[in-house]
Amino acid sequence: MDWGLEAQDRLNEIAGCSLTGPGVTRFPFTPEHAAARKIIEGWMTRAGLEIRLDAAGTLIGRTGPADAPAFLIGSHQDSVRGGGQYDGIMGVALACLAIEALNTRGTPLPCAIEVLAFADEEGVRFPTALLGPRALAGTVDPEVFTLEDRDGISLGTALDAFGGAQGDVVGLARDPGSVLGYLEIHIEQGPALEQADQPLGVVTGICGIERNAVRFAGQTGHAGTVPMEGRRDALVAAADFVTAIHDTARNWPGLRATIGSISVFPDVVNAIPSEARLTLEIRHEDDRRRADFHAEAREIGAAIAQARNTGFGIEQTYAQPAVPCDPALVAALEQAAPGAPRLPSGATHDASAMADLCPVVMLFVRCRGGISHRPEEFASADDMGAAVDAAARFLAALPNRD
Ligand code: HGY
Ligand code: MN
Ligand code: MN
Repeated sequence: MDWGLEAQDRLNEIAGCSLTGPGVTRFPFTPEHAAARKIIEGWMTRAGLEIRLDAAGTLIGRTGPADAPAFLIGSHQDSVRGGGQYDGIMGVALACLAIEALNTRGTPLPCAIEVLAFADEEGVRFPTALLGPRALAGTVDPEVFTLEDRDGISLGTALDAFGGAQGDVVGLARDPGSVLGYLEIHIEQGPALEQADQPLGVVTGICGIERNAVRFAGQTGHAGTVPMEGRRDALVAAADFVTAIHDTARNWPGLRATIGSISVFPDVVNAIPSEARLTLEIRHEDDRRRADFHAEAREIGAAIAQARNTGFGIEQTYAQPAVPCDPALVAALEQAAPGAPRLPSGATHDASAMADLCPVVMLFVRCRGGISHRPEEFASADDMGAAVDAAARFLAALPNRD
């Protein structure tokens, strides 16, 4: 079996579980997610796994003794809007193929293994993320179930309708003694491996991230009769903020600041905007620098609000600290992927939250042009085949836990 070509076929098929439009759009607890679940169940069945859906909507495939400590491997099934067909779901596919490859070769697994297909890593549909891994780590804030999507549907309602159970999520927390570690296979989403001409990379650490809701409040009025002088235009203030944040962040080494979405009220052609709401995402591998930039952004916003005579507010809605990967797992993965360089992750992952439960490590797969969160996202069959072989070697070499 060419595991890389099989991976490509499987990812081409599951990419169809998407809203119409460019690329892949598959949000958690939607019909697209339900369709993808059926396909993933097929992958898990072919890997000989016992399948169940947990209360947080994570699809779990397990092999090995029922109550033995398990090594976990997986990633997320969801995508951004108009995203690629590899981010997240490739890690689920390659995990199943690695176990299938070991079964085919008659190589015994040294311990119980669970493949995890997490429902919501991107945090695009609801203003929160990582529900699945946080549930296993026991770090879910029950408040998140009241958060709503653009249609006013709450996370809890959507989860329950999908087959999860919001009331049981807090009880999913695993005993750390029952988990041996976590491996996530993921496209790099950056150019380092392509520039190094390497198919695989071993991740040493994952950057920290926070997301903020920012609001400017001014005064609406008739676009034709209110003089320009003295307007309290919320969108003009927001525009100043967007430019100021971008230009300031460029001078902060290693920092990424992104204003990814903006909405305006009353949002009509002939009225002055009275309100502008924006998202501000900040990332850095050092959490203290990220906090410093948050404080700087707050000062920038307050100064603009004063100059534009508007109100200003910034509220952190999500944060995930930077996490180091486990040195022993890093060394074991390097053994399984000879020659693979070490590198940090500027993207965040399910592993960021799993690190609160157990030692974690990630295997990066080269992606063309470092492109991700776009329809052009691509990983080659050869590179995915190399990842399946490396993951199989890594799992087979785990300490024996009979
Ligand atoms: O945004 C990220 O870093 C990840 O792809 N969710
Ligand atoms: Mn991802
Ligand atoms: Mn992503």
